[in-house]
Amino acid sequence: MTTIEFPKDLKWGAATASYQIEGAANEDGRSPSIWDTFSHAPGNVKNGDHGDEACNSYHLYKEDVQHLKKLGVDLYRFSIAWPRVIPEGTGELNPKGVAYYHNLIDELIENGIEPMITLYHWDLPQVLQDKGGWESRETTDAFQQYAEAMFKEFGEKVNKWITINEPWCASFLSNYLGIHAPGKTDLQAGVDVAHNLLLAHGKAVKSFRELVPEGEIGYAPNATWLEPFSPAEEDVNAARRGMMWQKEWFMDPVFKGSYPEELTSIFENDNASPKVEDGDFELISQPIDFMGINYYTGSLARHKEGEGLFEVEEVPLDYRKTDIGWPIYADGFYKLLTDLNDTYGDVPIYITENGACYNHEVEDGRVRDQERIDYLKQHLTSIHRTIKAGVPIKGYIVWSLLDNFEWAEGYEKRFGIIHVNYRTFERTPKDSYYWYRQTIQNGWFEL
Ligand code: JJW
Repeated sequence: MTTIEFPKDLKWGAATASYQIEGAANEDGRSPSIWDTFSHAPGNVKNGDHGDEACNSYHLYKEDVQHLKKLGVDLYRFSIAWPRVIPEGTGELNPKGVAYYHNLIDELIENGIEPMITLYHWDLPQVLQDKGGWESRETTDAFQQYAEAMFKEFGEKVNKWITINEPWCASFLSNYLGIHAPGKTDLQAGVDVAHNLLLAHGKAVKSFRELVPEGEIGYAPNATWLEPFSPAEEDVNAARRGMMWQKEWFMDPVFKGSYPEELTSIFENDNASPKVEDGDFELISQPIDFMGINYYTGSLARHKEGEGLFEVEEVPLDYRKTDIGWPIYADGFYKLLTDLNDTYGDVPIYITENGACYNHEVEDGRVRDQERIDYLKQHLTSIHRTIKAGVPIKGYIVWSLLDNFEWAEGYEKRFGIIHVNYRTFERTPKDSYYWYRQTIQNGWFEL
């Protein structure tokens, strides 16, 4: 037996996001988001699923907070639905939407759980999409106004904030690969959205310093790890190009104030380039308090002529996969985090998401998800090693507290440590919930 023991001051948490759990899509003045539109259009989401009811957390949040309390987490990471608090996208606040988040925050604090708020977890008000959405620079001003309103409203109660979740998904996956809302397939649109998301981040950080001077703010980019399939130079370079798309494209601007040139020229070969205006990089590269990292999967990668923009092909070999088909590659977690630390220095890091999709059901009142426990053990072992290597990891936040609406995959794909019955909204903590609770309580686990 090996004991994996964590520093006493490591924060433990669980995460969700508004569109994935709240439901109540048409209640109390919430307006549609791009995900309402996208999921209700045929063919975009598996089984025609949508977030109209989701986990009904809008009504069941007190029960969810009790599950968090029993779990013993320090942090709960959730997101605010912009169309719930500012239904017109800009302007008037919706008092009922704002009240919901006050109630949730108060409930968390009364139960000893620290809130961590994500401002943008993909549910852009549809009214703003109708005016160009994130392709338009005006949306960055709308976001700044929204962020300022939230800082004023909740800044006295909430210390930890995240501007943008997974900007790669919200830009390229959504506007170039067409898989997420709004479902476009235009590289220039992907590049424009990526730039405007970064700019929106920078503008919000600027406002945050004035409005919540004692608080901490960061963002939560996602990255996989691509390990070169062979030491051949062309494979090493291909893996590096693949990584740059998710990693350097979203981190160089924030930590170095520029885009990586190699990728800029690849985009230019496809007639796409970012519309950078004077002062943009000054805004984008303002110091932040932490980097959030969302990590799920990794793979081997090699050079393949003609394969996509970057001529890189993933070679997952026979790595085991989770039920969403993503290879399990816990070593990549260590490699990613140490690489980030080498590249960008000692920026404090929160693991803002890590977790596994397994679709176990309830049997005799129990959910025996040993595979999820194994996944968490492997990834927490990588985190432990990363901490020992001197990387400042401040917290670990599991995705997700609840099974929920997994975007284009719908409800079929379950990431929760708590099972949700989507007919009754009944919650059943899984074996992984009890394992995580014990690990948090002990500060260690046996491998
Ligand atoms: C990539 C699939 C084709 C969420 C992707 C699809 C096909 C080239 C999980 N993180 O639900 C990435 N999630 O809301 C945020 N992260 O491409 C939280 N990334 O590619 C979780 C999906 C994702 C993806 C899904």
